[in-house]
Amino acid sequence: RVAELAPHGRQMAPYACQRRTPLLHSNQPLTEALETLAEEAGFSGSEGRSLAFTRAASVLKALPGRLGALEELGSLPGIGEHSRRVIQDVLEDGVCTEVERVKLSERYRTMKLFTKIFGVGVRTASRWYQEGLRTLLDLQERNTKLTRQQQAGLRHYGDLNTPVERSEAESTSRAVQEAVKRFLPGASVTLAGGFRRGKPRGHDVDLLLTHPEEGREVGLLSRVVSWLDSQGLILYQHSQENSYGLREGPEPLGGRDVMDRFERCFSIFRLEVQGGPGAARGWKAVRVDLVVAPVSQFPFALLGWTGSRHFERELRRFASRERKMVLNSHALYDTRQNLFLPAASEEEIFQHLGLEYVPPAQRNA
Ligand code: 8DG
Ligand code: MN
Ligand code: MN
Repeated sequence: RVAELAPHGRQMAPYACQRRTPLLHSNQPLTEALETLAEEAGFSGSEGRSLAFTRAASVLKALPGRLGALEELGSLPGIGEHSRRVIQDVLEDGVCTEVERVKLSERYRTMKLFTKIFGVGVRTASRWYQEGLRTLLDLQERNTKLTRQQQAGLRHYGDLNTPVERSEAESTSRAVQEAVKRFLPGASVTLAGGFRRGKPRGHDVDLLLTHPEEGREVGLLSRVVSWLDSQGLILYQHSQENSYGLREGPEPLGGRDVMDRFERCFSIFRLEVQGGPGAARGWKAVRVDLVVAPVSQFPFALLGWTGSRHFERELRRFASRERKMVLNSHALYDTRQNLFLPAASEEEIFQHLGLEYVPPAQRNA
């Protein structure tokens, strides 16, 4: 394959997992426009189109400087006709009419409103929209059937759509750590997700639990959650059992690309706060994902739960297309040699894949 040279004099690798993508970059207005179209395409079920816009945005995030003119795009990978047009509009007029129209459209606005409810995905939101529902009040007044999760999501809508600050993520982590220590000393709690990538705030707190001795982690989560619950720290939770067995062979984990089979708990914590929006009440509702990984799978879980979602998707695509390997949050499987490739660290997983190590702060693809 001919190496494609970006005008900045740097080579831009085609997969996001081959690039370094810092949190802060110089092309915010462009990536925002493209990501709005990606989101809108996702709302209409056009996954392919959505991915194309996401890819284009991701390439711009990895550029070392601000894109000044369309010609500078040169032969950057992954930027299609449509994205090029959007970039041109924003460069020339500061805005792209198509994007502005989307942002104002009733459908986009309603879909955004509904999908921001914890437990509501594109399919549910879309159905509600088709039924003529437009506001959160509509949902209540028309007695829309809601799951227990969605009811909690609606009840805490304001809080859950107020960004979680890093300090709040850290105090959540400490609370979980204390609970963990009561039941299994030596077990560890690791902050993953966006915060591990250096984001100053996020939409939830992703915590990974493990113990250095394989198997000791079994049964830990339910005890921890029960105890936190008894302390009044939990406003909502639903847990799932571990359903992964390595002996079953390499699982493509069909369906949703990021779903895994670890024991986990999707919850809403009641977090004590001093300042910020919840200050008057003294507490704030915060979304917390708790995941338990056996130590042998921990590096894979950590890599999988650190994100970004696009970085993960690209890692898996790279593994399968370029290396004929299956990567998920549990393991890495080499289909040519028919064997699992164990790893004791994220670095080793990158090594197995023949990729240069990308530290978490550079995975903001
Ligand atoms: P944010 O919360 O600050 O908005 O950003 P984030 O931390 O990057 O997003 P996230 O939605 O919390 O997802 C964090 C990572 O967790 C993401 O790379 C995907 C990964 N992940 C899995 N399995 C699952 C799963 O079953 N559900 C969800 N929601 N995320 C999963 O590996
Ligand atoms: Mn997160
Ligand atoms: Mn999460």
